Amino acid sequence: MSDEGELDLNSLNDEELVQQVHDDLYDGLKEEVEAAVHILLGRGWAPYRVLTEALVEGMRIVGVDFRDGILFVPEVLLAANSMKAGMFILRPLLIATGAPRQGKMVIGTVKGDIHDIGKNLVGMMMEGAGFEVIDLGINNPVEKYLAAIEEHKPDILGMSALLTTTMPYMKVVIDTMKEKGMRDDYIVLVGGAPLNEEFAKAVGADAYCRDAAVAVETAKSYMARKHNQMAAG
Ligand code: B1M
Repeated sequence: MSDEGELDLNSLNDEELVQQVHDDLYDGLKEEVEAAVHILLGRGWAPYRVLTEALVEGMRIVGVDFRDGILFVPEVLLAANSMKAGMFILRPLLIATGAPRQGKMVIGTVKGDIHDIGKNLVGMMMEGAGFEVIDLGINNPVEKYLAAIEEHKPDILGMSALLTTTMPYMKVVIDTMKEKGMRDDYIVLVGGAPLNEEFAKAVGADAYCRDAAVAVETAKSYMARKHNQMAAG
C-alpha cells in the first residue's frame, strides 16, 4: 500500500483502534496488530485490557466466521500468528507483576490437539500471578504429562483441549494418574472452549476454568486450601 493510502493507526480513537485490531487480526496483518498493541499501551491501557478487548475479542470474531465456513484454516493460522505477535508484546508486562510465589504448574494441550493460544494465555496469566509454569506445548500424550510431573513435581496439572474429539483424552491422563496412585497428589485443572463444569467433573478433574482469569483464581484458591490442609495435618 502507498504511504498516502496507509491508515495512520495513531489517528484513531481508542474505540476505532480496537475495532481496527479486530479487523487486522481477522485479515492476519501481524505488523498492524503489533503497532496497535503498542499504541494502546502507550495510551495507558492495562496489558490485560489490551489482551481481552483487542486480541481475545478479535479471535472470538475469527472463530465465528471459521465455524460458519467464511474463514478457512490458512486464514485462521494467519490470524493466530498475529494474535501471538500481540501476546508476545504483552507477555513481559503480564508476568512482571512481582506477585509473591504461589506454586508450580505443568500445563499442556492434549494429544491430537494443536491449539495453543488459550493455553499460552493461561500460562502467562499464571506466571503473572506468581506461579512457575512449565509449558509442555501441544499434542501431549499421557506419557509426556507423567514424565513432566515426575520431573518438576508441580502443585497443579493444567490441561487444555479445543476440540470435542480431543477433550476426552483428559480422562485418559487422569485415569492413568489414578492407576498409578498419584491422582490425589496434584490439583488438576482443565480448560478449553468446548469444556464445561460437568465435563470436568465427569473426567475427574478438580475444576474447569472458563478463561485465564478464572484459571488464576481457581489455582490460587486450591493452593490456599492445600496450604491450610498442610498446616492442619
Ligand atoms: Co481450530 N477449531 N481447528 N484452529 N480453532 C476451533 C477450536 C473451532 C471451535 C472452530 C469452529 O469451528 N468454530 C473448531 C472445533 C470444533 C469442535 O471440536 N467442536 C476447530 C476446528 C474444527 C479445527 C480443525 C479440525 C480444522 C480443520 O483442520 N479442518 C483443526 C484441528 C487441528 C488440531 O488441533 N488437530 C483446527 C486448526 C486450527 C488452527 C491451526 C488454524 C488454529 C490454531 C492455532 C493455534 O492455536 N496456534 C485454530 C484456531 C485459532 C481456532 C479458533 C478460531 C480460535 C481458538 C483460540 O485461539 N481462541 C477456534 C474457535 C473458538 O474457539 N471459538 C477453533 C482464543 C483463545 C484465547 O481462547 O483457546 O478458548 P481459548 O482459551 C481460553 C479458554 O478456553 C481457557 O482460557 C483461555 C484464555 O481465556 N482455556 C483454559 C483454554 N485452555 C485452558 C487450559 C486451562 C485453563 C483454561 O488449564 C488449566
